Amino acid sequence: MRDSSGWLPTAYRSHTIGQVVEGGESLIGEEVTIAGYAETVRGRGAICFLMLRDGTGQIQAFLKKDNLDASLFDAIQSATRESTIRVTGNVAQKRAPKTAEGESPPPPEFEVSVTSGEVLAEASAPLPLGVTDEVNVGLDVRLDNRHLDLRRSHVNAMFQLRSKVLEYGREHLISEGFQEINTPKIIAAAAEGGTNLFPMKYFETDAYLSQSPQLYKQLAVLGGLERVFEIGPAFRAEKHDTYRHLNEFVSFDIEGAWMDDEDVMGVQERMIRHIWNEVASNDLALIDAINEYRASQGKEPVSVEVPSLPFPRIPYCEAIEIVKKGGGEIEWGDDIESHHCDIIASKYPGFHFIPRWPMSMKPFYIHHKEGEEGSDGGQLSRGFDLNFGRDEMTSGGAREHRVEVLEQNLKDMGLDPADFTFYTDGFRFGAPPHAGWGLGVARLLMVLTGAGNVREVVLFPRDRSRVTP
Ligand code: AMO
Repeated sequence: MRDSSGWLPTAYRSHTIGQVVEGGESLIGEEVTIAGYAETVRGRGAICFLMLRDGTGQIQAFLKKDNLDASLFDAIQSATRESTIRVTGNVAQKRAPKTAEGESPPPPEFEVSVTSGEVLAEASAPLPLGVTDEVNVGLDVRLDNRHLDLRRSHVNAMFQLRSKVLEYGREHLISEGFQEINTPKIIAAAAEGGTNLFPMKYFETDAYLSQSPQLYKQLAVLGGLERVFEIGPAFRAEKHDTYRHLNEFVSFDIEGAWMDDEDVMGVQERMIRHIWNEVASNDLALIDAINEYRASQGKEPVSVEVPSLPFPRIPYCEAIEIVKKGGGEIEWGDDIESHHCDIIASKYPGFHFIPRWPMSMKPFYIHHKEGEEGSDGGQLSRGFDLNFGRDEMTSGGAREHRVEVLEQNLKDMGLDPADFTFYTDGFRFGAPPHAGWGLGVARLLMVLTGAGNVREVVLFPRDRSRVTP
């Protein structure tokens, strides 16, 4: 439930339910108008108890047939669950339940004694999924009915946390001098390789949906904006069907001039610590709502342990050795896959960076690592990942800022430099060395909320089989 202490009255209510509940004694006898969803309607005959819930709280409304317009009383008494209702009435203290001798009385509770009201929209019955009573339905049913799923308190809590994570992340970056930018999502050239682009018709020409703000955030920095960040959608035409891949996801990106890979890893770990710190200080009620649900499902609670800095750095070469020693099959030059990450995570269970990947495994814009070679003699890069457990959270790195090297990298990776002149031209007139990263917001939320699937923490996920709702 959200804290609504500062919210102003609107056309439909004088108070939020949260304000009435919090206001308690100070509002006794005062007339309020509240609106919400009908959670339950109880009582037959001449009295009726309506449990009303909005996004900020829940409260009982008490209706007496004698005091009300008969048709209104009947309409509310027969209202289906989740119908929206507005009532006006006076705040009263609920009669305290009897307590046994020696038992301390419970804190006072309040109700609204209704004098008028209106059923705003009747809900169809039966509901496709339970909102307050727990009926186990699959993720697909939940996502098909996300509008109702969101009314469940632990789901609602996850999206409140999502908003908080973005707020605290933004707040931190701004405190380090980053400014927010918005880059185009309709693009002409691939940033992350040409195979997983969604093509689209753009008037008389062809275009694509952006896979990453990569090239544009770099251009912004080359142009002198120094430190930028963007929180925006990225589209990948990947045929994955996993718990952590979507075809549209929100990427939280930064780019900074005069920075290298180590500098931006520092920004990343400070930002994550700030987010965890703030959630631990302000938002534990949201975590409790999630844990209440987890307990009902027999799942371990999640806890917000603020990570200490610096996060461990396990260079790619060392990570390969850890996997080998742990019995995993892997060779230098292979990607580190989830089952390999499990082995690394048994030694480094929290956030950890994997820096210095082989240059051959990184995109054309990544800078090589001077004076160091991999065990096969191949060049190492200034590219890194941030992992938590078996999942990659972030990729990033220092960028190549010399245009001749960039053009060679493009050719080496089978791309045509002619398609990238809009980007490479940005490097021809003096380019500051720079670095950055891109963080998958849903992946970070999985860690914070204990969600086992990114779809849980994405409002309307887009995967191979889902483009609606
Ligand atoms: P990368 O392709 O690794 O790097 O993406 C960055 C982060 O975005 C998340 N992510 C995804 N999340 C959900 N579904 C997907 N299909 C998906 N693909 C990626 C991951 C990943 O770590 N331009 C670089 C970043 C940079 O160097 O600044 C990039 O896009 O959490």
